[in-house]
Amino acid sequence: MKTHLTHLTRLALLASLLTAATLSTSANEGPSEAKGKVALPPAINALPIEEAVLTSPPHVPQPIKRRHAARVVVNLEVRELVGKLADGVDYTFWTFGGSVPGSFIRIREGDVVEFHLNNHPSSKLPHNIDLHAVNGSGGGATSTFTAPGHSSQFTFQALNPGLFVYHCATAPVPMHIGNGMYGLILVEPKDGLPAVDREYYVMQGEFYTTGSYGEEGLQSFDMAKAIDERPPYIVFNGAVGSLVGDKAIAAQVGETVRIFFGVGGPNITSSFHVIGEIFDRVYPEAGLSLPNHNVQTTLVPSGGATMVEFKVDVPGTFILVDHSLTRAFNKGALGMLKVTGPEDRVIYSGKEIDAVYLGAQADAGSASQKREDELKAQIAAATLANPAIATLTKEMRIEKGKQVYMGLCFACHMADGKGLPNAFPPLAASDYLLADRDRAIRVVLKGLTGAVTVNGKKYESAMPPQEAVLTDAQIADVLTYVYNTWGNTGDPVTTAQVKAIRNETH
Ligand code: HEC
Ligand SMILES: [Cu+2]
Repeated sequence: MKTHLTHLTRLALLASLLTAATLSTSANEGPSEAKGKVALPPAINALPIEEAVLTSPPHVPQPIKRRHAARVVVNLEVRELVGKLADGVDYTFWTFGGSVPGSFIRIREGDVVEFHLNNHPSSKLPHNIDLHAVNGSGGGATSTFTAPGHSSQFTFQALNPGLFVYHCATAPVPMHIGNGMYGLILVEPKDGLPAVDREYYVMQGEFYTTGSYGEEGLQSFDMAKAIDERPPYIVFNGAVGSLVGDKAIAAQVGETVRIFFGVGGPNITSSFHVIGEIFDRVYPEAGLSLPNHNVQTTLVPSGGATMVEFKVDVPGTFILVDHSLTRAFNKGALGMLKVTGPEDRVIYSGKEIDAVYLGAQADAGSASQKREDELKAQIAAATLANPAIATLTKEMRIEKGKQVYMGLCFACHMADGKGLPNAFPPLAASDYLLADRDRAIRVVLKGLTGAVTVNGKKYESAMPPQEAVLTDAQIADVLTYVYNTWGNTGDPVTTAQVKAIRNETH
């Protein structure tokens, strides 16, 4: 025991030196020496003892049925494990209970918790735990600094009901949290929470990998990116896609769903939203006194949590996102709730009708429009006949086309014409574009939906029609630009070609 203490003290010194050297602030408390077991008063000593059931995400332990306090024993094991952060991307996660977020802990207000933090012998580093549910120094961190192959014990009484984040608070703290050391502990109020049909556990956290998003191989923690708060990954439940496809959370039409949602951080807050659902109740900041009703998006701070409850009325796939949306679509903060059951077409009909809409062209039949068209045709004919105007050079057309491109197309196809993986197809060296010029003109005029394969990759999205937005000349110019940029080469597209295809619908 003596040797353990000296070993621990040495590690503690190292830890505080690290803190001082690398962070210059000391948010974490230094570890304290073991004081021996607490002598519990007889009333508490007499309480029934039970071992807490811990679950890994997205699962939650059963609601607590008992209506009296207990002495609850929590055994939480720290493991440092290599796991999958994204397809082809590995990461050495530091975990509470082998998962990110760590095991869900569920206790009741008034419970006296005997907490054991067990650091697996294979760990390389000491760790501790700060539970935001604890009233006491460091939230337990000062009592749980635990070397690899050691176990720490401390006791606390759960005085405040609510949903609380726990996390490692060993220096450098942002690195320990940034490697996945966070989770949730629910302290149920004395009378329990309102009954629901399904409960799920979701936490958001960001990963500061040395490589950029999707860069393959084993990635490590990048302290400079963490300090700048520039995470390549912001994810739910520890990995890109952890709640997608057959790993989606599920419910049936008519059921009520409760999501225990927390943010581990270490830095980034979340604008938590479920696309196509309205939260019937939100417990802001996970305080239980006041549910807000009918909320669309709720803000969850780093190191904070919320509880959202909603009834699912219709079937479908409902997307969980951080509504700071590049995080969802470009960094991983996206999950799915799959709801099955009968449709209710009054609540949500689905697409009812898909009809052609011609916008301004619908007026083409009117007399004044006809007159205008005739005049335009006369001007066009006169322009064509005038060699000075007709020989508007290809370079000028490309330049004019560039203006159109940079004002419109670049938003999706990108300034470099390379598009965006899985979202917008490339125009640079696009086999689809180069194979059929009439078809390309048609795509820009009429738009394009449904599956399309460009350079061997499938896209299934929607390109908005431009016929009401751009003139024939502008479309000719922009396509001339596209056909003569980023390595593409081709003849100019003429206004007459565009006009012919625009008139196809008539
Ligand atoms: C709002 C986003 C968006 C804008 C703006 C947009 N496109 Fe597209 N474009 C798409 C999508 C998405 C597709 C693929 C549609 C599908 O999956 O069916 C596409 C497909 C295409 C294609 C055929 C596929 C290929 O890669 O060759 C061409 C050509 C094209 N767009 C050109 C343009 C031009 C020129 C403009 C500007 C006038 C433009 N797009 C503006 C989203 C957009
Ligand atoms: Cu740690």
